[in-house]
Formats: sequence, C-alpha cells, structure tokens
Amino acid sequence: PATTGSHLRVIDLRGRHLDWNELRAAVPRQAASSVAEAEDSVRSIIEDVRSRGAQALRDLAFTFDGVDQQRIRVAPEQIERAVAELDPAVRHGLESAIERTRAFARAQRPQDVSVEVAPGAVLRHRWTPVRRAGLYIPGGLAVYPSSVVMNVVPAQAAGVESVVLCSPPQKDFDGLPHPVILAAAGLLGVDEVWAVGGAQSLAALAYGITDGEDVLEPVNTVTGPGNIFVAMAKRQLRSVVGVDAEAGTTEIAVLADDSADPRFVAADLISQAEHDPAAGSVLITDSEDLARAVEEQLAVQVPAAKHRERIATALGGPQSGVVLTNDLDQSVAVADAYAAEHLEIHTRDAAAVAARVRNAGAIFVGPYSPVPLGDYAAGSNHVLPTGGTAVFNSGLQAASFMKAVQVIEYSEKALAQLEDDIVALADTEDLPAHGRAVTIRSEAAAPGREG
Ligand code: HSO
Ligand code: ZN
Repeated sequence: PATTGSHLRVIDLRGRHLDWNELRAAVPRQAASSVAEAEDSVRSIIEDVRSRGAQALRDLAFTFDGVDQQRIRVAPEQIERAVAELDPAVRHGLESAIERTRAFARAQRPQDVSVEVAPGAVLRHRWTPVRRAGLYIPGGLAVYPSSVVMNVVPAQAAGVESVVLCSPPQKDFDGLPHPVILAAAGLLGVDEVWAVGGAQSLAALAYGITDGEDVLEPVNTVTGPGNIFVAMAKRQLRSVVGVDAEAGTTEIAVLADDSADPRFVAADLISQAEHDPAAGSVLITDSEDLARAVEEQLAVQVPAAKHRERIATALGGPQSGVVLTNDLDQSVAVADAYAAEHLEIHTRDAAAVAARVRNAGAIFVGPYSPVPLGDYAAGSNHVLPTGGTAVFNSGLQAASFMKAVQVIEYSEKALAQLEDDIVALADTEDLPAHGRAVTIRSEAAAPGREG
C-alpha cells in the first residue's frame, strides 16, 4: 500500500495500465472555475463602460477600489517617478528579466514563408503585428511586476507600435496603480498607463475611452491575468478584440525518478502552491522511496514557509497529489495526460525524457531549472496554459500579438492550368460565377499570344 504521509494524496497507478482517457480522468485536477457566475455582472459593467465611458470608470473605481478618481490616465511624470524610486535590486532583477525575455521573444518570431507550388504560382505567408495592444495587470493581493515584463516584451518583440497598460487604482497609493507596476512599465518604455481595474478595464481597452484631454484608443488585442471577472470579460469581448487565454490557477507537475533530490522537488512543489490555496502541485514518480522522501521534506519545509497556510491548503487539495507509476514510460504518459502549465523533469537523462513529452506549457529540464527561474529570470514566458489546456494551447509569445496574411500571386499561365479544376468545383457547388471569373480571363487572352 502507498503510504507517503500527510500532505499529498496518493493516486496509485502501479499494476494498472490506463489509456489516455483513463489517465486524463485519473490525474489530480482543480474543480472547474466559476467563471460563469460572473456573466451577468460583467455584461452590465461592459454596457456601462460603453454607454457612459469615463464616468462609468470613475463610479466603478469608487465602488470596487474605494477610490475617488480624478485623472484616470497616469501622468508620464508619475511613471518616471516610480522608476526613480524603485529599489535598485528590484530594478536589476526587472532589467535582467527584460533583456533575456526580449532575446528569446525576438528569436521566437515566426518566419515568413514564400512557396512556388507550380511555375508562376506563388504563395506567401506574411506575419504582421497588430497595431495596438492592451495589457491588464491586476492589483490587490497578488501584485506581479514580473507579469508586466511577460506581457509587454512579446508585444514589443512582435513589433506592436502602441502598448497601453491598465491596472487598478490603489487606495494606498493615492489612486495610482501599484508603484512597482508603474516602474516596470517605465523600464519597458510604456508611457500610456490607465488606473482602471477588472472587467471595466477590458471594456475600456476594447471600446476606447475619452476623458477630457485624455484619449484611450481602442486596442486590437488584450492580454493579461485576472480573476473570474476578467476571464468573463475576455469571453464577452472575444468578438471585438483578440484576447489571450483565460488565466487559470497556477500548477506544477514534477516528473521524477529515484535519482531526484527530494529537497529540490519539495521546494518546487511548495513554490507554486504559494500562489493560491487552489494551486495544483503534482508529483509523478515510479519511486515510492522518492515519494516518501519528498513527503518528509514537505513536513520540514512547509511549516517554515511564510505562506504555510495557503501552501498546506493547496498541497492538501484534490488538485494536488502524488501519482505513483509502474515505470518511466507511464510517468511520461501521466505527464502528457496532466498537460501541466509547468512540468519539471528530475530523472536520469532528463533532456531525453523531456523530449518525449508532448503536452506542457513549459518544461523545466534537470535539477537546476526550477519553475521560479522561469517565473522571473530565465527568459522564457511565464504566461502559460493552465488546467490541462496545454494539450492545445501555447504560452504567450511574439506570435500572440501577430497574425498572418496569406498572399496569392499567379501568372496568366499558372491560372489557366487550374481552369478546369476550378470550373468543375464551382459547378458542383452551384456557383458558376466563380468559374466564370476564371474563364473570362482565358477568353480574353489573344489567340496565339503566349500566356
Ligand atoms: N508562476 C506564475 C507566475 C508568477 N510567479 C508571477 C511569480 N510571479 C504563473 O506562471
Ligand atoms: Zn510563480
């Protein structure tokens, strides 16, 4: 019997051979979030912002943020002041993150393609950035300046001309967004910041706002984390602006064998549990000894952590657990089925194991690539698909702010070669005018003329 102590529940797959669907059902998972509950309130907030503009934003700031707002747009001098007053160590951390994230985001830009599929038949795939992007950064308990970097850098790397940031007005900071959020914007060269929070900020970004002299032009794409109100606003505005994925609660899976260091594994499971009592921390291993050693480490490390209550709740929740497997092959299958936002590999030949995994937002390979490295400094992006959506989604990148145009250029001869095919397909769809657009050209060609 599996006895690994008190913190993580045990899902014992040893001796069992589950297929993909059974594995998807067996892995620990958060209960579906209650985004739908926010539907009606978010609909009325969006309508309010559309119809009453800046006045609606002021009223909502009073209600939700307890702030009596004067100017809603943050003055550029206030951004500069936040940069000047930033703690030097934090500034160093942000600048180093910006540099590496920028290098990686630039290198990730998708390449244009040009193919001649037949003589004179040229097809191009041309990537272009959206013109203007809006970013929402929450305030409240979880203030993450690192997320400013993670959202702005790929937009800039994509070539987006204009970036605007919204973050809630804070009572404790004279109705301005959190100063480190402002400073991060300043370090990134973002000079347009509005003190607007929640669902109303997404409405403002999607439809635009005029507040006296200050004009917030509508954006083409919105990204950024947020609670269920922000998630619902994204759903409702999806047909108006491009939006990134809804951010779910963070999660980490560690795929380990008996060579793993239990101190590191425990610390990393704790690190993401620190975000939220609903965070998921999952250990996948074929070694019961390792699982036991990790439990022993959790028993030491959790009580010593500042946010031990939140961490203990997260580790003890149904969304967390130890999955005991038959062997490394089954561990890989479980990791694929779980499709973690963050997957760490602590095995012999970790790079080879990582290469076998299809589904994960990001894979952290070997004992010296912990998730917090990626959260703050590695250069990868920390906005990643959660809740198993890594099966079909990717993390934020330059392409998230780009779209592709397909360009078609055929010569007279190249078109003529397809005439019969097009006419046949057009006739079968009862769209003869489609065919006529081609035959009119071949008839127009002078007899004897070389096409
Ligand atoms: N782990 C979070 C990102 C974050 N961590 C921000 C610290 N600050 C979701 O990937
Ligand atoms: Zn984190």
